[in-house]
Amino acid sequence: MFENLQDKLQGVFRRLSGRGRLGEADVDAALREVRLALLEADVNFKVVKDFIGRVRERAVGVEVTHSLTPAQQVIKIVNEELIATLGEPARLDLDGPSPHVIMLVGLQGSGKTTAASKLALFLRKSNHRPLLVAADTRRPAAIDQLQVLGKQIDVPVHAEGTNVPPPQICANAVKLARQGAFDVIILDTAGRLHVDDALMDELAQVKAKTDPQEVLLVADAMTGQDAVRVAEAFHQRTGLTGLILTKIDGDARGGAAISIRAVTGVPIKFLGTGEKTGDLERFHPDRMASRILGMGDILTLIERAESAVDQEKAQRAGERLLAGEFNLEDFRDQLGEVKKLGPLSQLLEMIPGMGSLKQDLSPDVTDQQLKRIEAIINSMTPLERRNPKVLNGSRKRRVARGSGASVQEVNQLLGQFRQMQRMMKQFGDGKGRRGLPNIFGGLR
Ligand SMILES: Nc1nc2c(ncn2[C@@H]2O[C@H](COP(=O)(O)OP(=O)(O)OP(=O)(O)O)[C@@H](O)[C@H]2O)c(=O)[nH]1
Ligand SMILES: [Mg+2]
Repeated sequence: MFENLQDKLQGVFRRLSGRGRLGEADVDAALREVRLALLEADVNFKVVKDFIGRVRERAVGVEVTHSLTPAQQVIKIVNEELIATLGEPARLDLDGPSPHVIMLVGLQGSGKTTAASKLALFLRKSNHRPLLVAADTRRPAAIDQLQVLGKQIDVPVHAEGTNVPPPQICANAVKLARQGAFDVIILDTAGRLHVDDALMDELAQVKAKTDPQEVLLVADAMTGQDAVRVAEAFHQRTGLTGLILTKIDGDARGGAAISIRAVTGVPIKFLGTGEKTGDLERFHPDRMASRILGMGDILTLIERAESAVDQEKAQRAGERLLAGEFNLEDFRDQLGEVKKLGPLSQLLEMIPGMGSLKQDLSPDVTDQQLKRIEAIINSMTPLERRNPKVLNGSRKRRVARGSGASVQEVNQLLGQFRQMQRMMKQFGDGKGRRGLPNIFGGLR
C-alpha cells in the first residue's frame, strides 16, 4: 500500500546518508522530498504542512549526538513524528456492563459488512459472544450477505427483513442480547454513495436507540483525499470513536491512514488486509510508520548504534589512526565495538540495499573470522600489540599456539594490518580523508 512513499523516502535518505553534517539547506532539501512523497501518497496538504513543520523544527539545529550521523537523526525524527501523527495504538473499548454495542458506519462498498464479520470472528476468538445485526434494509442482498458470513464464522445474525426501520431492528437486537447470551452486538448499517442527510438521520436514530460504546467508521484505504471529507462528515453526525481502514492489501496510496487520523483525531483501531473473515489486524502506529518509511529495520539499527557504540573511544582511535599511531590494540577495540552491534549478517540485513550483499558474503564465515582475529590479537603481549614489528618467528609461533591459529594466519593478519596502516597514513596526509568516517562510525 505504501510502496510509492516508501521508494521516495528511501531515495531521499540514500542521498542523505552519503553526507557528513546537515545544515539548514540540507534539511530543507530532504524535507522537500518528504513533502512531495507525502502529497503524492495523497496525504492531505494541511496534514503534510503541519508534519513538515514539526520535523523541520526538530531537525534544524539539532544537536548532533555522538552516535548518529545527521542523516540518521533526520530519519529518526521523521519516524517519530510519523508515529505521533498516526496516533496511539488503540484498543476496542469493551469496558463496563455488557451488552456492548459496536456500530459500523461508512460509504457504500467501503467494507462494512465484511468488517462486521471480521470483528465478530475476532471477538468470538477472544471468548466473547457476539451477535451480528442486519441493519442495512436498503439492499435485500445485504441481509443474505451477512447471514452467509455469519454462518461461515459460526456467529448468529439478527435480521427482521427489509420492512422494519433499522433503528427499530437494532433496538430489538439489544433487547435480545439482554435476554440471550450475547455480550457484544455488531450493527451492520447501510452505506451510501455519498454522505447524505437521510443516511445521517437514520444513523443518528440508530445511535440514539442503542447507545453504542463504539461507533467505527469503515473507510476504504483506496479513497485517498476523499476519505478525509467523508470521515469529517460522519464524525460530526455520529461521533466516531474509531476507524477501521480496509483494503490496505490493495495498491492504495496510503494517504488516508495519515490524513483521517490527523484531521479527525479519531484513532485507527483495525486494518482490513483482505477479503476473508480472518483478514483483520490491530493497528500499530510504529509498524505503519516504518512501513511508510520503508527503512527496513534501519531504525532498529539506529537504536542499537545509539546504545552500543562507545563513540568517544572510536573518536580517539580515529585520531590515533590519522596520526599513524594506530596499533593492534586499537584494532581489537574497534572489532569489539562492531561486534556489539550484533552479528554482521544481521547488520547487513538491516541496511536497505545491503540485504543482497549478504548472499555473496557468507555471514557465518565473516563472524568467525572476526573472532579469529580477536583471538590472535589477544594472544599477543601488550608490547607486541603496540609494536607488531617485534613479532619474530618464535613470538609468532607462540601467538599461533595460544590462539589455535596457524603461523600463516598470524602472518596474514599482520600483513593486512600493515596494509591498513599504510592506507591510513595516506588518509592522515590529507589524501582521501573523507572516506574515513564510514570506517569508524562517523569521525568528525
Ligand atoms: N481486498 C480487500 N477487499 C475487501 C476488504 N474489505 C472488504 N473488501 C471487499 O470489498 C467489497 C465490499 O465489501 P462490503 O463488506 O460488502 O462493503 P459494505 O460497506 O458492506 O458495502 P455496502 O453494504 O454496499 O455499503 C467486497 O467485495 C469485499 O470482499 C479488504 O480489507 N481487502
Ligand atoms: Mg454492507
